[in-house]
Amino acid sequence: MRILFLTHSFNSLAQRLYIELAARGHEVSIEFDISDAVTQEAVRLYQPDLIVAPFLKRAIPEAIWREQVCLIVHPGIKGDRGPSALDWAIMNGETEWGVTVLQAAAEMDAGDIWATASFALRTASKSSLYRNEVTEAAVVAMLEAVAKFETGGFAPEPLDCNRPDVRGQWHPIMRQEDRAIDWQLDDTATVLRKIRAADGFPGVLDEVLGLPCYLYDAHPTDGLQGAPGKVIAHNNSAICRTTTDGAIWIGHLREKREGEPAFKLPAAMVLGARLTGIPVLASAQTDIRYEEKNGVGFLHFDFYNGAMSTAQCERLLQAYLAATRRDTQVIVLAGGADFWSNGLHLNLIEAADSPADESWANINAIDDLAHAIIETDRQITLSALHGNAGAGGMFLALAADQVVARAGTVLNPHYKAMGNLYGSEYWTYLLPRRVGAERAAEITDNRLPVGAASAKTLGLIDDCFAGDSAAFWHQVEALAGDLATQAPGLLAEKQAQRQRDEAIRSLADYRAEELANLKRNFYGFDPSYHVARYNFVHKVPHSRTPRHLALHRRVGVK
Ligand code: THG
Repeated sequence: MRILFLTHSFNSLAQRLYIELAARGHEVSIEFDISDAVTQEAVRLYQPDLIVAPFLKRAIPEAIWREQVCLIVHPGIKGDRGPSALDWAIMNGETEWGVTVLQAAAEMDAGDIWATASFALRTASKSSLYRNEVTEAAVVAMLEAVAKFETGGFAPEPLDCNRPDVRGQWHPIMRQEDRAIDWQLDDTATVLRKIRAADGFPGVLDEVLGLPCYLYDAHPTDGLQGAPGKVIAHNNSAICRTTTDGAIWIGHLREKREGEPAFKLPAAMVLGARLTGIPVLASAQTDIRYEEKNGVGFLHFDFYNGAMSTAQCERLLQAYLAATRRDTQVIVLAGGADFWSNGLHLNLIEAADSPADESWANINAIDDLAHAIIETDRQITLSALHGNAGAGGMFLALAADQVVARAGTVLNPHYKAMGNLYGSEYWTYLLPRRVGAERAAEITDNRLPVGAASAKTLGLIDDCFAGDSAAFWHQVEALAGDLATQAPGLLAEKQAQRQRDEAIRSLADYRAEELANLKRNFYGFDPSYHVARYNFVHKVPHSRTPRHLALHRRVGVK
């Protein structure tokens, strides 16, 4: 079928649904929700069989939903309605939640129900739930609804709040008053719930050391206590604040400002001199973690939103080099739970005095890490993508000898969407060596998300493991064990291959050419990268849908 996505943005959920529909032979064209007139134009141009709204904040105009079926993917159980569905579910301590696919009608989220899927509500942030449980349930419910539509003859169920299986209800938009923390009354569990229900947007409005700001990225900690509400320590990145019965770490803040709005940054950076005199607990940095299991090294790096700053790349390189000095035969690069990596830390670059200089430092720090992985000759390396990877983070993963991904991951093996960025991470070596020159050009030009299964078919990754987290890590451990038993042969072959490749063209040469291109992106006359980064970091609303997503706006397409 021809399916039109009407969506606020091409977020991870929209990308995953796109991947699943494309894999089933559907053609999907995308239109961002700019205005009713532009939406109507898109429908006219594309003449879709079906409209799907994976992530839509505004009403679909009546002129559209009267004419054809529009399926809304709502992150709530049957009967749940309103724009803050997950926020309320977390705040209310729901233990079981769901996704409902319903038909757009006049009353918001009250249209006929096509399909639902449920899940256990894990103790986690809203964004983590959205990227994992909500996304998986949305795939199930949306595919069921699309199949029912395609087969025909299905009568969707009108919403009837008197039915016993309709447990949801209308919830208004959640306001900051609903989210507010009372530091004198709220215990750790309450504070965590409030911050998690607002992560990564809009955050909980609060005041820290006299500065009005929004709180994000909260984590529990043991053994720290004090008078409630005090900032008692920091680790040069996160701050530690006491509750009535303990303390929590807060990783990120967004200053509340008049005029140009601020964006999310590491808490210690936002507070700056306000932290003078507050004890530093440098050891409390837990984003990078190394462990060994059955003689295999696992390096975990769980960075907020998958963004890797210059300093984080440098710390990760040191941790990686330490791992290579261990008596192991396999190193697994595990990334984080939600993101493997997304490459450059665009927010920190935006905040730097010279974004060009910081971009340069950041890319060189990632390149140093990629270089160390490629040059590793004592261990077989395995990138294990439990979380999504994009841009430089995706190509960094390819620096390892083998790359596997969880079946649900969304991969974005391209840079161009960020203001035509050229990219580095030795991608001009790593990508063609896996997929060939022609396919490499196609993949980077397409600027489209790729699912793990297609990534395997393309040769971008070696394998794709179905199942939940536990099943994924189980398969990764089994593979790592296999690689360890074959290590002597594999290592000899790897060293020989590296020498042959180096003789054809040196790694230094690949890097120099990539960086020469990047220099033009960072310091040249064309400001596209700086503009695109500004828009991304400041979440500037889209003013049009890019042509690579809107098939209906390409010349020569019906
Ligand atoms: N029917 C139609 N269009 C829709 C939906 C629908 N578009 C997407 C929408 N469902 C998703 N759900 C909601 C539900 C409620 C609200 C927004 C999206 C809502 N919005 C407030 C308003 O519009 O006044 C404002 C909220 C805010 O301040 O952000 O209540 O079922 N046709």
